[in-house]
Amino acid sequence: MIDRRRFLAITAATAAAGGLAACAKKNPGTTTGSDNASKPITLGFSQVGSESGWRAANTQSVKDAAKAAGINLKFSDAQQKQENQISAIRSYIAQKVDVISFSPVVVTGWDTVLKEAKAAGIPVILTDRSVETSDPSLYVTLVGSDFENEGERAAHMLEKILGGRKSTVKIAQLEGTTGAAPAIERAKGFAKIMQASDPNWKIIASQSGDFTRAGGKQVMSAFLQAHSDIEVLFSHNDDMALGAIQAIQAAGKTPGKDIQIVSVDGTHDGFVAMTKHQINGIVECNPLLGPQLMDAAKTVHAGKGSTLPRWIKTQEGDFMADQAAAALPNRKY
Ligand code: GZL
Repeated sequence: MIDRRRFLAITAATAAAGGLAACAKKNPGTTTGSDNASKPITLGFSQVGSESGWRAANTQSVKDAAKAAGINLKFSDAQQKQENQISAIRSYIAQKVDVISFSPVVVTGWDTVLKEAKAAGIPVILTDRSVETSDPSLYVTLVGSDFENEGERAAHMLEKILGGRKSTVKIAQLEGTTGAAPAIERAKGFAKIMQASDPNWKIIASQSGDFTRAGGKQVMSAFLQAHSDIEVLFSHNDDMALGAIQAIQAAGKTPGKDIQIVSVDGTHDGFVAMTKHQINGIVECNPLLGPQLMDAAKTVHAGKGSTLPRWIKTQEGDFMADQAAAALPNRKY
């Protein structure tokens, strides 16, 4: 993560860039902040895909919030392919949308297209996942979760589930999409706590299941064929955990008992699995980012992007299996 000195430098650069962007919006031929308020905003949004229950909830939140906000939404599904997202962003630039937003499928490879958006005077808001860039002015803000913190919370949740056990614990890890911010950072956060506090934990298998149920089932099956001694599964999302449950059962083992499972997201089906004690605990990752995105889009469109924080973090909790039944009726996704 960015240290404080670097963060302050970025913030200053962003504020200056935001000011420039605001000035650019006032150049002749473009509408000023006050004019912007008079017509509906057109927001071009590129979604990662439809790979998981989390993504479906996130998509619905964006669409519902745009409708509620009176924002004209242009939406595209990239089917988890970066080239499709880049094409969609270029299409939004050509259509001269007012604001562009997207959830980057992976962290790298965005500078070129984001520079094209900047040159076109179209501000960009990231949602859900972050990007690596050498130029902080290429996007105004990120609306999303702290994935490294989610990984740390998952490790602390496992400590609670294991109850201070000091003998060796053999762990399998189902990683998210290779190169995606949640995969990189959840693994980092989990490893940080493990290395600091849990020397008896050993990750004996770790591989990407691409955030899908099919991927989770396929990779967990391979893990089980190679390792008869897996005791814990840390899955970077519920969909892979649900696929892994099928593989564990097919191997004649009991999920949640023979292999204890900690997951991330908190989808409906993940909670149902917890009521069956097939998943022992879930670290919530809130997909309902739509309202915050629309508020940010309105602020940016009004030329006030420099007033936004660099990262608009979402609020989320942690749930153990014995809490799932009571919580399920109130879940919003
Ligand atoms: C996290 C999001 C991840 C979810 C997965 O914010 O990017 O992508 O954890 C989803 O379920 O596929």
